[in-house]
Amino acid sequence: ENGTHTGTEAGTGQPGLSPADTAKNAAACRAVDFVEDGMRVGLGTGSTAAFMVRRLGQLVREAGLRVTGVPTSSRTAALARDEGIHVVTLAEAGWLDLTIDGADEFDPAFNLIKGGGGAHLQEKVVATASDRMIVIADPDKDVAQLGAFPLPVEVLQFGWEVTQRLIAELLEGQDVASRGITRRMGAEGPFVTDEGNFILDLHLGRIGNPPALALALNQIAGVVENGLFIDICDVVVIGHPDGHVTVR
Ligand code: ABF
Repeated sequence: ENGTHTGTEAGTGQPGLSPADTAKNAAACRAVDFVEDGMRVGLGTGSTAAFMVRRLGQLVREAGLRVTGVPTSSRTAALARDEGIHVVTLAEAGWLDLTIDGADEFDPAFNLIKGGGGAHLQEKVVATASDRMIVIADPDKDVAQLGAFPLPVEVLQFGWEVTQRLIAELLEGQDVASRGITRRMGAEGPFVTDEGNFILDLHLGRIGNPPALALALNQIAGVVENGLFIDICDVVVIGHPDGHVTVR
């Protein structure tokens, strides 16, 4: 699908938003146009996805839209409930019609880097349990080749140092520009995910073969899930700072 659309024309423009937030909000509102009455919808995480959850909540409250939401993080679950969206677990939903989520990078094949927000494990489980995944993004995330954004890898706390060493050895054989690995930190020590794991950020610069790297990383026992989304995303909705939207 291709086309442009101005968020403000749909009555979703919000005066007072910064240009960056105008872009996120425009993409979010356009993506919510894909949601039909009665759908089961995966709710992504991050600042762009938060605009989407708020828009969905507005339609639930003001237009009587009936949706069932499956959040991809504790943060999104709390926001969705505040917005009055009916929230269930993935098990209760069984399968989803649509997932709408943000991304850190997307390439021309719609492969993604996700997990900058630390939620890519649940995000991938939810997205792959959906008929369709729509990514909402701003133009900065549109890249020719993935890898400038550090690739998040969720790892077990148990033996994480060994897992890090095994990842470093694996990277020796991969087509990447650089090979630094850092453990993600939070305000009070190591960042811990909703599933109780650590995140290692892989500073690769360029990922020559994303499908090969994604497969290889998940072969390491201590790796829970990497942030490469290969062949999962179907549509990308790009919001621009002037409020117009491109749908790819
Ligand atoms: C989620 O939030 C993540 O997978 C991604 O890391 C992040 C994007 O956040 P933002 O929309 O705030 O840039 O979608």
